[in-house]
This record gives sequence, structure tokens and C-alpha cells, in this order.
Amino acid sequence: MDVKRKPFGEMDGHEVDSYTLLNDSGMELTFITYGGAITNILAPDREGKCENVVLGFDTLQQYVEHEHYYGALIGRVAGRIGGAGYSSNGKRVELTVNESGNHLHGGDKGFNRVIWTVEEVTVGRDEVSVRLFHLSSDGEEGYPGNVKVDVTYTLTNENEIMITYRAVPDRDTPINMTSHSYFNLSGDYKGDILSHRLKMDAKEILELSGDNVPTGKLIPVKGTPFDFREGRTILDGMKSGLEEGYDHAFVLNNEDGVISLSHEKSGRGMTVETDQESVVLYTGNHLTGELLTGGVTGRNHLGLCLETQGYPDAINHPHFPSVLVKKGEEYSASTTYRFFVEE
Ligand code: FUC
Repeated sequence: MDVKRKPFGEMDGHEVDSYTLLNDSGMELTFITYGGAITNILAPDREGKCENVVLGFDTLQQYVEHEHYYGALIGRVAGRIGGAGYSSNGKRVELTVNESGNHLHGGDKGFNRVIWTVEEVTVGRDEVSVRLFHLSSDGEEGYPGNVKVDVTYTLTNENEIMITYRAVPDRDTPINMTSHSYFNLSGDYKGDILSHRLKMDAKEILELSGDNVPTGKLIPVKGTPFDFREGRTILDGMKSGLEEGYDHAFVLNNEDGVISLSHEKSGRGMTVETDQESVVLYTGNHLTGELLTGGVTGRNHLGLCLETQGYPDAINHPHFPSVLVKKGEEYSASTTYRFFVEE
């Protein structure tokens, strides 16, 4: 077990570092302090070959310029907030508008665009972890209150990656964080994600309006392209009536909140376990041709995101589980990704 730090670049006079967490069987997790973005995850295939299973770039400049949130930490609030605002205690709070009249992924300068401070590096016998810190200030992107945010990346000898989020505001504010990695289990982007098989115990999705904002209604998945309860490939789901791909929040069944993604050819699999109420499945429907790690060009459906979180736009739907964190209270969330190989 080890953690290695390397300079990754410089932004506005601030150094950006990359940290690589290594376990004893060759698995690696690399992230950068800019956006806390995961740049690389090396995971073994059936033959034991470790290859990269997330989309990422080689340079800081690309991370600064692109618009797809590759691997980044998302906050204060993931997903869209309809009308870029909400009402709380009889007062209207206006947030930055950054997508067709709405607020997306924390605004123009969300948690994906700040340089996180490394607070603590821990190297244990069977796990290593790095804790990141960001002080989100009062009024940032319209949100009330200062928020002390920390995120810990942990890699274990069981080939698990754990992401834990904690945040304490000094005024009431919505907080709903996630991680925006685009997974591709084929290894070094040898294929797209259409052949990946996804299984999850989600009986409902959130209905969306034309601009992708939840309407407040839940729709049963039975008999729709959204039914992954028995497991199916992404292509199979899309062929059943969703040509463009997925960009939807699925309601997780808390008793068995395990999601499983696998890629038959390489034998790689990953389970995702979370304490969050929903997961946004985004199949990279609008990826553009940037040059990715290893010289591969980005394209649609080259990666898929499983963004575990509270319900998007919950702040505008009182019957959704609340994402409002009260002054002095602690927000916490945790998601574990366990990599395995199929025989
Ligand atoms: C996802 C989606 C969005 C968006 C973005 C890059 O979370 O919900 O539609 O395009 O990430």
C-alpha cells in the first residue's frame, strides 16, 4: 500500500498535484487536486492485466477547458436545480444560471473547478486514503453560508474504492454531492460502454421535463428501457426505446442498494454500494472529440457515469427526501466501488 504525489501543473499561480493510491495487487486510483478529479483507475481484467477504466486527460489544461466533468467532484448540489433557485423560510434564493435557465452541477465554478487542499494522507496495512478539503464560501454561485467540505478517497486491498463526503454549513443550504467518473471497463477504452451489462434494483426513475429537470413525479420502470432489475446491456436498454442514451435518476431500493456493472469480454466487473437515495445513469450522450489519456479520442458512449446522490432538484420538491442541511449540522454520504473479475 502506498500513496505517491506528483506535480500535475499550475493554475493561477497555484500548484495542482496528482495523487496515486496503490494497493498490494496492482490496483491504482489517481486523482488531481483540481476538481478532486479522478484521472485514472487501474483495475485487473480476467488475465490479471491492470488497465485504465475511467475517462481522463493527460494535462491540466484539458481539465480546465473541457465541459464534461470528467472524474470530478460535484457540488454543492449535483444535477439540475429548476429555475436556478429555490425558496427557503419564505425567501427566494437565486443561484447561477449555467444551463438553459437552470442551475447545473453547482454552477459556473462548482466543486469541480476549485483546487482542493490535501489535508491528510493515511497509509495503513490494508488501505490507503487521502482526505481533501474545500471551504465553499458564503454566496458562492448564489448558495447561502460558508461550508467546510471534505472528501476522502480510500483504496483497499479488497480492490475497493470508497468515496466519503462530509460538509458542515454555517447557514441552511442544500448540499448533494457526487463524483462524475465515466467508467469504461473494457480497459484503456478498447470499446464503448454499449456492451456493458448493468444491473440495479431500481423500481422507479424520476420523470424529467424537456430540459432534463425532474417534474416531481416518479415513473415505474417495469416494461420500459429503464428496467435494469434483471440486468441487461446498455445497448439492449437503448434499443428498447431510448436511442440517445440514458441521463436519468433511478430511485435505489435501500435494502439492497447494490448496482453492478460488468464487461464480458475483459471479465471486469464493478459493484457500487451507496447510502444515497438515487443514482444518475448518464451514458455520455454528448461527449466531444477531446484527446483522452493514451491518445484515444472522446466520443459518445465511450464512458458511463453512475452518479450516486440524493434526488436531483429535491430542493424544489418538498415530497422528495430533503437535501437541505441545517446550519451546524453535518451532511455525509458514502459510496463504495468494488472491482472484481468474472471467470
Ligand atoms: C450528467 C448529466 C448531464 C450533463 C453532465 C455532463 O450528470 O445529468 O446531462 O450533461 O452530467
